[in-house]
Amino acid sequence: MGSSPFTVIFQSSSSLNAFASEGGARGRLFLDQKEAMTRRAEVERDLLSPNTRPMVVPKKVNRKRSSSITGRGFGVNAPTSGEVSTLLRLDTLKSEGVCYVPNVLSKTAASDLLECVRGELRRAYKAVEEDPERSVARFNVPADIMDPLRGYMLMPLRDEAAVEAGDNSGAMIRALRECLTAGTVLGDLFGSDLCGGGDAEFYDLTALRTEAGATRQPIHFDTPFQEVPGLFCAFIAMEDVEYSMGSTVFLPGTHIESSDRLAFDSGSSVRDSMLGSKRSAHTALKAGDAVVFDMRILHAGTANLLVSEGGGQRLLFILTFRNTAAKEPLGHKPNLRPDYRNRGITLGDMREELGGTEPFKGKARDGKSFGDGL
Ligand SMILES: O=C(O)CCC(=O)C(=O)O
Repeated sequence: MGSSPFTVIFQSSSSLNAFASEGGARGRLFLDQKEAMTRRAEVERDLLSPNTRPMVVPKKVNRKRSSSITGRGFGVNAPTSGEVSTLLRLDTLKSEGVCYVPNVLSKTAASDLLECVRGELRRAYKAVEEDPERSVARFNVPADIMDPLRGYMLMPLRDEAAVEAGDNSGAMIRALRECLTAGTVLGDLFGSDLCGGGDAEFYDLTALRTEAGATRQPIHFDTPFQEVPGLFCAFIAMEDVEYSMGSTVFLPGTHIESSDRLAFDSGSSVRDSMLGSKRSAHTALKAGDAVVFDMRILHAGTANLLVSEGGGQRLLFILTFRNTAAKEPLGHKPNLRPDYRNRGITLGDMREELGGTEPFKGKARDGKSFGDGL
């Protein structure tokens, strides 16, 4: 990533420290909170570490339960291997709350998307450098409390480089086609009954960024427990991600009201004894692989180590869809550019666009242009 005055201001915790001590009250509060969270996260790391393993691709399908998840059996025809794999993944998502899904993007699409995300990041930094007020629309956070080492960049449906070049199938469109079209690995998960089928609502389109030196997060959930799962998210790797660059650690089975989840929610010493004995799995994603999870599950981002220890910029592409059958508060606002939010754009709408020759160039069902979301 090329540096910009914005990255110079925010390039390290110590510069944020200096910024905070120059009178930014919100910045100081942010730092205090961050320090407390890091201390807690380190306690949790030590509790979890004896029982943490790299996440693996699921191997066994419970056919009876899978049929009930998708609302259909295998029918008279033998299932294709693609169908079996989808059922296995749905089964795993339902029982564990998380599933390693390899090859959701081809290697070429993954590396093109990485270049595209880096380009978008440069443009977003420049925009905020010119006008800090733009930070919320670009990064979902005001400039004065932006974490230099960890954050989200909100992405456009058509990347800016492709728009400028008049290219109707730029890197972002190609990636969305590979991820969302019916019959693709990820498309069949988002399009399943578990997530609300074609009516699943477009909810996050973002890139997660951590830099060398980013500390570990405390264990958390993104959406509180409710019977019907409301949000399903895919973290997609655009290059191989070494553990030293950070990973996501998940506590399988904690998306439902299990004894482990109840222990966590009690918030007392019971929580720590649960963490001390709980089996957890951390991601070790290769380029094009994804981890898909029910956002009720307990999880955390692990530390991105110093460069001298193998740390380095980690960028993940993120897609989330909402099952509109979940009616309770989600506690997680859409991680979307402002003008893409609350428009009821569905997976079905996106598939229709992606099946055409000029995706997202025209108007959505609400009569407004898809546009760049800003
Ligand atoms: O860094 C990660 O892998 C996890 C990020 C995360 O869980 C969050 O930002 O809520």
